[in-house]
Amino acid sequence: MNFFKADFFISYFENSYFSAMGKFHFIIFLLVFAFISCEEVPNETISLNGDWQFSEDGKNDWKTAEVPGTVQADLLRLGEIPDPFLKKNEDSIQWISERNWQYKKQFSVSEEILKRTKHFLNFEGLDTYAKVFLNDSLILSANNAFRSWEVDISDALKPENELLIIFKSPDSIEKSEAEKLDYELPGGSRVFTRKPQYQYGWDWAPKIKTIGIWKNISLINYNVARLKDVFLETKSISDSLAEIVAKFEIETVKEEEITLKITNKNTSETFSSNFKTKAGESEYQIPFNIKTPKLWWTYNLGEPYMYDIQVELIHNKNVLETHSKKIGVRSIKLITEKDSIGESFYFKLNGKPVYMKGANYVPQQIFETKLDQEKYTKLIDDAVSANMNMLRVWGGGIYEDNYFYQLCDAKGILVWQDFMFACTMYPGDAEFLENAKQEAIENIKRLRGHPSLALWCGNNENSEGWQRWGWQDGKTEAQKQEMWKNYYAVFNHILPRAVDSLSPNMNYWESSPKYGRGDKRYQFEGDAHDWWVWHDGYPFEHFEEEVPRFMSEFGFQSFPSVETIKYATERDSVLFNDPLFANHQKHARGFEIIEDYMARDFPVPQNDDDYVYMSQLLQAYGISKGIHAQRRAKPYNMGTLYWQLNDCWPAVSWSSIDYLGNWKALHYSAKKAFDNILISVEEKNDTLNIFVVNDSFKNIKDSLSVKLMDFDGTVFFEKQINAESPENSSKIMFSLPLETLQFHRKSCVLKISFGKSEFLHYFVKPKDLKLSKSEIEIKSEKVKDGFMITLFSKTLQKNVFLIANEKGTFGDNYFDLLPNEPKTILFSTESKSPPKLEYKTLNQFIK
Ligand code: BMA
Repeated sequence: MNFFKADFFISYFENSYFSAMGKFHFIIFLLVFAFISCEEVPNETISLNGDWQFSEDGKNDWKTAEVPGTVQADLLRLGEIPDPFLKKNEDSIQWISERNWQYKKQFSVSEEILKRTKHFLNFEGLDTYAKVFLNDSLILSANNAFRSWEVDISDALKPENELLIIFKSPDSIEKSEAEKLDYELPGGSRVFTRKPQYQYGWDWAPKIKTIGIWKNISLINYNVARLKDVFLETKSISDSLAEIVAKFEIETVKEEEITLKITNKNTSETFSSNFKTKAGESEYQIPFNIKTPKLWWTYNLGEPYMYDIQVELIHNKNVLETHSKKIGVRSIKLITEKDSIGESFYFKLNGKPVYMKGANYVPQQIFETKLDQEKYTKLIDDAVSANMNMLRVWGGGIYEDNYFYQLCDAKGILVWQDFMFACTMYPGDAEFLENAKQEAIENIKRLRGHPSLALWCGNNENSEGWQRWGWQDGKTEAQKQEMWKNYYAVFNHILPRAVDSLSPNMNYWESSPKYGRGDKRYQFEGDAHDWWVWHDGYPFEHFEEEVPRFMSEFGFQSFPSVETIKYATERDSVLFNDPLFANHQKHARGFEIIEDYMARDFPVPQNDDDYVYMSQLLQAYGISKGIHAQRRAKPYNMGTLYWQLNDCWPAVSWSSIDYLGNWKALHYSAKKAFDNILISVEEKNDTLNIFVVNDSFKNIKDSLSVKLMDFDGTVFFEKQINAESPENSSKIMFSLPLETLQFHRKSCVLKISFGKSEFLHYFVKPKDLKLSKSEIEIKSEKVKDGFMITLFSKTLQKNVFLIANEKGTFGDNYFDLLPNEPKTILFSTESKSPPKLEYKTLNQFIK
């Protein structure tokens, strides 16, 4: 850094040269000057997000743009297009992605910044085919929304600059790529473009292919050296010591002496080393230890403990860069071992087998940049509240924002991370393969420090599709060979090698599921997707008949909340077969399938609101059946992730939380079914086997009580035993031969309790229950966070759904109310006045 200010130096010299005082001042000046001149300014990164404009390419129709953002979101903000999430508007905005767009921004750079030796433009995400011009010179051609781009502009940066980015519509590029092949790939045009695949339309998502600068842009400036990457890799863990290696990627302009310093803020220890760098990029390591490390656990098994680590890049005693990192000390290992039945599939966290409970996560918003941290936090909190310990980031969406993984780290949720390839075969030309490789390298490096990361999975259902979905039909042998070779190159070479070299302790799994449901091994090896239920129309009982080793997808649709339907249709009530909502069901047979299944197990209401309620009960009923069957089968089965946690727009879908964040009945029932201690029941040959599934690492001794009663509370049978549930197990605690009991299956319930856990078992399908229509007494009492609501009924009330006129959340909902047993739940609300409550129950629909 040059601090020499010539004018000042000369005038000072001239004025003071002849006086003694002047000489003294001059010496002091030289000392200060010498001191200042070896002080270096820290590296500086300047955001270039503000003050952008956009226009359709070729038109000079410039309007303000938000960066990060997309053309679609900007046009919406400016009121130039209707909201595609509402009514049938989706169709009317398709023209946007058929056209080319441009963004521009002028920016000035201060003299101080210009004096730095090195300048880079960093683009965290461009969606997708972009040409970037700085001061009229082409500096970058980008073609992958999942990658970031950095350009050295040290020689091109001026005091006043203009950035121009031209985005080409993916349509024409995809068309010309398709023409290069003498066969068609199954996924259509999307396979050629590295952008979120669900944006081309999915069975729960609209077709909105976004275009724009969807992540930050910044200008990086430095003089001597910069830190390009730090990875804190855990090498070994014992009770007494965790050995960590900090791996640094440093870039220097020329040979330099630099110091790298690590401070463990939890223990106040520091570790530092000096290095002599070469010009350009090089890697350095500093090993350090954490004594008696506190391990990172999923929150259901312990504390997701993390250490705060500060990393500094120092040159001549000047700190050039400081970074705060977190490290969670944990080992995570996927165990796939041949056994007498097939091959296991389970995770060991810190050496212990852990049962995974959770759901599949999809992008929360097609306009990603509209999401704020509050929305991320709420969703991850909702996962935690439902006792989940794993989320699968599904391969047709996006590699999530850093904040998502930070939340999972902090809240103790593991992440199954797919690479972004889904439900098709991809091209395999050299350019595509290189692009996929760079995408993988970058995202592995970005995410490898998160303790929440449990697995990288190559793709979603590509392998199953190839084997089972007719993709090979009509193809020549040579074409088939080429398609499989291209698959193999990505999922068996490029991706596993990238994981192995950059994150050696991380797990890689080629494809989810391992085998499709047409393959008999589906049930015995690897992870499975059970779409016999829903897509193939099998009854929910199928979940009990074929339990796989790890269920990574199974699901059933329901309607979103009435609030969300009204939001999407802009009506003040819900209409049956509403033409304004029909488009929000993206599965071709979706409405039909819901109705078919409903008729099998539930009454089918004729009123619109009631239908919404019943569809949610149906979904909760079916999926809970699956979760119970899978958890009972532990340790044969070691995981259950239902499809899907959330929605990206207002839709009828498989989600348990709708677009506006409302919990569907499934989310409440998943919370119960995912509890660490689960009571579950299996009826076999007229015998009722009562299981306790214990996911904790503690043996639990408690009394198990069983009470058979009718819906008015008359008890027919009662039994209490002392039981012990071994740690991390599923065990039959008690078997009840049903033929020894005199009772009416349609009008009785079995209440089972073990410690604080409780479970209600019914002996017939919901539609066959002999429920009576009676009133529920409801009282509410003001408490700190809202109102305590107490409900009471003399007869059993099935699936009580409380609806409040005030904004707020119920601690429980869609629950059963036992006869003569009051139930109290919290209604959290900011409202001061007691809510007016309405309710629906299944009883109201039983004829
Ligand atoms: C699974 C997913 C998605 C799909 C869902 C419901 O196979 O991987 O592709 O949305 O089924 O059909």
